[in-house]
Amino acid sequence: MIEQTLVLIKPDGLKKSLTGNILTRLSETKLEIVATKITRVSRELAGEHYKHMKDKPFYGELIEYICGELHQRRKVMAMVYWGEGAISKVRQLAGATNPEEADPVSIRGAYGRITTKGVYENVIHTSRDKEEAEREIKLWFSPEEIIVDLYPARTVEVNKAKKKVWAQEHQ
Ligand code: IDP
Ligand code: MG
Repeated sequence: MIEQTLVLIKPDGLKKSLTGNILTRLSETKLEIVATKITRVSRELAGEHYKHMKDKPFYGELIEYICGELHQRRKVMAMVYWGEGAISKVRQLAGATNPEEADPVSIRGAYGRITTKGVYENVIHTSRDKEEAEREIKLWFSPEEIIVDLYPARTVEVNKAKKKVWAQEHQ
């Protein structure tokens, strides 16, 4: 089945300069990247992304982690991978949530760690299933940022919206 999945390179992955390694590993899947950006993670976005984790004892640290507060890297790299069996292919390469239990040759097994505070710093996020993928892709990306039509979208007229443009046009 052709599907799409959200991948985040978390702040520890960026701080450890793992972007290239992770993209190379993910390219083994032959999936297509249909959206990508480096983005700041507000507390609001983090809370929405991890809303199913609210009751966990490590929730506070998890939010600090994804916001980049533990790594002085206040950003993540967000991507949408698209193609046959995308969700399970990417999850397989990512490995188990707990980096100590993850297959040592998986991304999390190779590069993840557990902090002394007990947070699983596991380098990447990947959607678990179709429903989670849809929720997360719609949370992290707008339709215009994705080069294929993944979900129905509508065009709205926005009046008096402000947007930044280059102060001088390119020559
Ligand atoms: P997933 O990232 O493999 O989908 P989730 O259960 O959705 O795993 O958890 C989200 C994130 O919360 C994990 O990637 C990891 O960083 C952190 N986490 C999950 N379970 C634990 C735990 O038991 N201890 C510490 N951190 C955890
Ligand atoms: Mg999850």
